Amino acid sequence: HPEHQYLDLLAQVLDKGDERVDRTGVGTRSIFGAMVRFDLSDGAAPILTTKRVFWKTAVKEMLWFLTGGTNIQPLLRENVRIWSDWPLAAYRRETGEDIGQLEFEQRIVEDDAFAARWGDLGPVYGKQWRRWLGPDGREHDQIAELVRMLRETPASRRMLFHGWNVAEVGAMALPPCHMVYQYHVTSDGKLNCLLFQRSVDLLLGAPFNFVGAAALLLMLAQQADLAPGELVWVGGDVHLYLNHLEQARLQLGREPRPLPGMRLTRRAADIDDYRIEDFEVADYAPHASISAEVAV
Ligand code: DHF
Ligand code: TMP
Repeated sequence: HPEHQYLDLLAQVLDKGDERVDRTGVGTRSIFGAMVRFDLSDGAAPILTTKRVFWKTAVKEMLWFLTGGTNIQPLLRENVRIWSDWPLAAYRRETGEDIGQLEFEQRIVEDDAFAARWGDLGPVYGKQWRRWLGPDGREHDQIAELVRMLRETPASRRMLFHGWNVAEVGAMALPPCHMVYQYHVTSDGKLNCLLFQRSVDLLLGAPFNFVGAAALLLMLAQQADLAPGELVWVGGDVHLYLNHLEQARLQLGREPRPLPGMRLTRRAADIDDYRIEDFEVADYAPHASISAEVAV
């Protein structure tokens, strides 16, 4: 079962990870360098079954990246709350006001001026993917260029997009974790993706990142008239936060179930035309969700 790759990694980090204090102060156990491969060619999706993964949230996040947006307001309007902690921390730090998360999120949703001032994450994923600013002032749409290459030069070894804009990382709420996505087309028309993720919160982040990358692969394949191939995920610093160890042990005690299927229910006109309703997940019967606190 492909999920054992993830569970083995979880066990390895838990048992052999090097323990130290990290940026967040929570502390981690970590290993450096790992690979997980998922074959998507038979319609299977890398949605883990040893805990419930909120796959719609992960797909909505990916669709939000594709809009080129960097403000959490549209995410919150879709009821996606996974990015609220960072703007909230900035708000509390800069105003000294001890506002609750729900109240903060409500203000972002209802007040456009407040959202413009406090809801932006800086030039993160969406900005770099769709509007990377060149030294001549021209913006580069890496996604549109990628779709063009997949269609016109599928044998190219240069089909990738990158989030790590060196000149702008300092202005980001968080520098990109899932950083480089490289694509590869086989002679029989299958689309493979290799995602390099420099930093991996193995319990909370990685399950979302697998789903996002798979959803993007399905969309790109459809746009380029290719069949889904393999998702190759490569992690740099792969870690477990010290307040996630119990959750990891719980998850490791569970037996993986068959992976669900994921497919697009409609042919979209272009890469900007996808909506959450276009994604259908079938036969997802996971173990219970496992709650864990995210380190800010
Ligand atoms: N920081 C850290 N420390 N870990 C992360 O995984 C992370 N991920 C970010 C931003 N910063 C991060 C963006 N992605 C959750 C999942 C992904 C994510 C952020 C948060 C999360 O909390 N997931 C929970 C709740 C899901 C939900 O509310 O829908 C989960 O149980 O999967
Ligand atoms: P860092 O910038 O100090 O590496 O912290 C980022 C943390 O967020 C780290 O624990 C990795 C995690 N993360 C993911 O695992 N996946 C994601 O998609 C994002 C945005 C963050």
